[in-house]
Amino acid sequence: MATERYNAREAEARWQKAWTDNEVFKTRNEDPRAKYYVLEMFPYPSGRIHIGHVRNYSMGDVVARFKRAKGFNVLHPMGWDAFGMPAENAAMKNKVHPKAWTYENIATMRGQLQSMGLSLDWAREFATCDVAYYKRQQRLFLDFLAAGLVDRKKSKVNWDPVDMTVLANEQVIDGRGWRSGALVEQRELTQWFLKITDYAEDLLTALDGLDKWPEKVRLMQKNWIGKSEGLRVRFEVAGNAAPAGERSIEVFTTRPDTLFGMSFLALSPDHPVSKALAAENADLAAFVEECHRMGTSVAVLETAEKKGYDTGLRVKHPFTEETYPVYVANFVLMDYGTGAIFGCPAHDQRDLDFARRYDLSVTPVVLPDGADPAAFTVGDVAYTDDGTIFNSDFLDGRSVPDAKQAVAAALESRTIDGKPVATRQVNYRLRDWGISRQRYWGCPIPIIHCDDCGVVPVPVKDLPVALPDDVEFDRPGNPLDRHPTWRHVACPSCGKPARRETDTMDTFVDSSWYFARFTAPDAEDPTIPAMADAWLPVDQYIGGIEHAILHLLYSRFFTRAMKATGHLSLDEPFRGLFTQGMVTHETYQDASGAWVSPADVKVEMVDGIRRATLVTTGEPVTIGPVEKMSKSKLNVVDPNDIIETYGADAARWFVLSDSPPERDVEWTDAGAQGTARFLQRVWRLVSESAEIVGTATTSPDPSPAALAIRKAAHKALAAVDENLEGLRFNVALAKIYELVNVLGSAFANDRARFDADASFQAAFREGLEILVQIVAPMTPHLAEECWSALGNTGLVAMTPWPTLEPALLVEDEITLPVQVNGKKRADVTVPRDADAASVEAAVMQIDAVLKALEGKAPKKIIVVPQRIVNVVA
Ligand code: ANZ
Ligand code: ZN
Repeated sequence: MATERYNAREAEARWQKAWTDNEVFKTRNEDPRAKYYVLEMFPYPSGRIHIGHVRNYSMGDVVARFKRAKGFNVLHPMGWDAFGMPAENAAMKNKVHPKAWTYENIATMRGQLQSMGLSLDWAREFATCDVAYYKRQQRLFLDFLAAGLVDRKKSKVNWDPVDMTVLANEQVIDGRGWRSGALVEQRELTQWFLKITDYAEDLLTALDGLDKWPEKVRLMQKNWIGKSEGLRVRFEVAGNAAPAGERSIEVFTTRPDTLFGMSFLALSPDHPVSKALAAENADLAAFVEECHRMGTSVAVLETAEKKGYDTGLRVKHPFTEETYPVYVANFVLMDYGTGAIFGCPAHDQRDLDFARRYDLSVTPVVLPDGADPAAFTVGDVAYTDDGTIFNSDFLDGRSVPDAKQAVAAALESRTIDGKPVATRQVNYRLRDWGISRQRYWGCPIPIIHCDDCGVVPVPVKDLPVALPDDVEFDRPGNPLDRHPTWRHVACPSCGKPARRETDTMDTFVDSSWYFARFTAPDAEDPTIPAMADAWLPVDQYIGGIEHAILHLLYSRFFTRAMKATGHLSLDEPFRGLFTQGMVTHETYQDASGAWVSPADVKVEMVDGIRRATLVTTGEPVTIGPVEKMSKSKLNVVDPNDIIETYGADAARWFVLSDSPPERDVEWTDAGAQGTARFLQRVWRLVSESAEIVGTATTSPDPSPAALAIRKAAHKALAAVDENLEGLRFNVALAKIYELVNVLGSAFANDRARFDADASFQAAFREGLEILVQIVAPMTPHLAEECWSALGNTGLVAMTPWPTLEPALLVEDEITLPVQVNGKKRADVTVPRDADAASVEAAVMQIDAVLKALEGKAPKKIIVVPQRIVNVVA
């Protein structure tokens, strides 16, 4: 019987409609079954989905469909992270309104996601630029403000003079704006901050409980929070040269054990003492200015050349009374510790670079184990490892931790001018989160500035503060600032004319609580707390490793802040986290070195070598390395083209196959074709055998051949179950290939059995149904087509996962090694429950054993049940 080819395009649209018509993926809050919330990081509506989205959303969808089949009430929503710069850039470039641009992109991308057959509850969809969403975000801001979780303070910011906006430190790359490439300037602005540092310790310790997160991500967060336990040490200024009456300068150190290795003290250019000195010293003022131009990001400071200015001040060592020079140095940050350090060049690389440049002493005080104290010196590389303290008076011979304690203890009780010389201090690298952005396309900060009343929050009843639509993008900068009317408003408190805050929120705010909004997307308040508590935490969150730090940390903070303000009552938003690898592709370049898109390249085998040419002209093309798909190298494939050519199921299957999901997967046309062929094979197998197997149901007394089929099917079922549970999609797929091979060859070679053996027919039908159900999470459309070919009326998408019969997993034969006089000669395969006599009989049939016995009869045969057989001659 000939069946027609499976027509993916036609079938996929048909089944998508069937799912929608039956509201299969609509999540009902009142459903009594256990909940499962699976979420993929929502996309930025840039215009079109890319293959990374396909991989990300395929993984999430497999989990969602699998868990649904396993009987969970699944929440699997989708939305849009829709505010941000690209919309404004498009507005400036193409004269299209950011709103129009964004919503058009959303419409296109929604269509693309729908064509992938994702099992999403579209009824919960929203975009963060919807007024309905950001109105609630403004409400959260006001609640956080009332709860003391918001701060307004002056701070130095990285200012991009081309984009005319503040940049986060991570957005400054080599001193330049990440988008504009302009040299970043330092400016002091009054900014709004969310007090994430209030939670630094909690955010750190709670990482231990996130045992379903990749270790790598937990470590990155830990380093980002950067807790260090150290000591503040006060140095007395020698003589009376201090500028504004200070008699002492306090430093922060994590290595008080190295105090005897000190050779200088360094101040941040923004330290009050530096400023006071610079006010009277033009050279120093010029140096401070130079430091400002360089930027404050940690990355810049770590790579820049270490430079300093000798202030002429000197400080006294707390133990030796020796004095050391005080520098202003470019590598000391004002907003960390006390903005001042003591330098110990032998044991800190920055200090060493600095000391070599300014010819300062380098005295080692930590001796590596086994080194000779008389001979140990430090060259160009600081010694930062462990050892024993030496050259350090009363600390000599102590371990590093001991010496730290001893210094703290010795200095803690001393004072200079009534101030303690040493104070133990825990420090965090984590800074408060500056959320002010001087941009239009973001959530307005709901604040009004009044000359009389100062900063006045917008009353909740006046929310939302909606963005005006009539804005111009003919000049850089924030259009809200120059809008003729929007910013003018009556003060809510005194009624006098006042001005709106024109800064909008960092878009990371938008993505810090969307997962909570999905639990009640139409609620008047930001959440319905009972609903948020019922659905959260997200059981499985899936996204890119690039969000390992900021997005996840901000979301963890936001959840705590929302708890503090009564919007939900948990701390951690994401129970399980999975970070997927990227999709890569070969790169191609033409003779001139220009990048060429894979769509324009023909690759063939010529004399066993892969050769590439331009489709249009036949000119040769160089095949380059496999790299992450990127627009700059043109090595991208458009998901639309893939879905048109091979179907959504093939695309979904391909991105999950071959590579472990946390690793990169290489997209190749050959691979995609192979996948499409495999799916056709599944279709042929099911559709051709469907008629023969009829509606046979499992028989109580299967023949050996039938039992073999049943075993293969249940083995695959168990393996797919276990591997989908563990997100090892590629392994699950491999198990499915195996089952298809078993069924395929039985169908091809055992035709006769179908008529002769009713139990075989039944087992085969069972095998087909199991196959269809276990491919369904990956290739849901094909599965529906097969399901219906098998004569089922319902949808696979609504069918419970097959029930495993564990008895079928038990192997009933066992293979034992056979030794003759202690030397292994053979293996013997016997029924698992065989008695010693039958094992002995089987062993004595084996040629290799008989040969080893050289015709003699064995003295004894020892059978160790389930383990080994020993033949003694
Ligand atoms: C003396 C010393 C000796 C240090 C030594 C290190 C090694 P973490 O662990 O990251 O907290 N430091 C302190 N405040 C600083 C600032 N505002 N800007 C730049 N550097 C600063 O780092 C703490 C160490 O970083 C401190 O310990 C201090 O240098 C430096 F062998 O003090 B240390
Ligand atoms: Zn007022």
